[in-house]
Amino acid sequence: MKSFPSLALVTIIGCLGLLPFADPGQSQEDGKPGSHERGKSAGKPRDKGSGPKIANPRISDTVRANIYADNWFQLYLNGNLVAVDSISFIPHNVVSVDILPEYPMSIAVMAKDNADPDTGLEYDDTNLGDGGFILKFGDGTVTNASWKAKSFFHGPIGGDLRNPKTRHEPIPEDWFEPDFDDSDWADAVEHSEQAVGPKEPFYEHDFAGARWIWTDDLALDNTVIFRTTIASPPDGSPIPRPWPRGKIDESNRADKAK
Ligand SMILES: [Ca+2]
Ligand SMILES: [Ca+2]
Repeated sequence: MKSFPSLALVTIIGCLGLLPFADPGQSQEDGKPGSHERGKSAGKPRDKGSGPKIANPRISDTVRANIYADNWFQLYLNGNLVAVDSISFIPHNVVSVDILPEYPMSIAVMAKDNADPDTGLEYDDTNLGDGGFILKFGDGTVTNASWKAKSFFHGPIGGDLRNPKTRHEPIPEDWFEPDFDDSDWADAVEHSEQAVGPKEPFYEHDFAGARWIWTDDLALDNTVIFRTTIASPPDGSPIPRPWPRGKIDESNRADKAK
């Protein structure tokens, strides 16, 4: 057999530890040093500065956020944009993302029913659509009537489909900031699941304990902003340590906008 000498040579070299086996210092998942080794000289030495050692959050420190809007939303936490509905209109969908909560946690949501700006109607001005919003975080945060709600786009006024008129109010540029003054806003109004009529994805995610909210008018209020502040984890979990968060992009902050 011609192959025997080659096989024997490989076996001998392997026994001598000369073959390039994987570095045992690397994790099995991605070949990168384990997170406990970050900052140490795993692999090639690299000068990363001599700053103080800080604890970093892990994925286990995040909670899941499930959000459903009829028809669209954007969500800010403590003034930072963290989620935008990926589908403007239909099909209705659940946005499910991991968030790193910090408390007090300011939550600001802009939700929009699909409605033509001039008529308040949808489907080429043939139909009067209705809205609805629901949210649940893994820390126990849920939507309910304790949230504030204000409509900025109403119509068709009086539900008049033959001669539809609308009413718009300018949206404050700092509506998502934690210190925005919503003290004169009305409380959100809870609506029944039957009234909102959520589609299938809603039932495939955890919204237990959360309530559907909007203003008092599901049909005619088309752009609604919701706000609340969560002082501590509603499920009783301890307040997490202040994790380093960094600053990726502040262009979405009203005070930084040009
Ligand atoms: Ca509507
Ligand atoms: Ca709708």
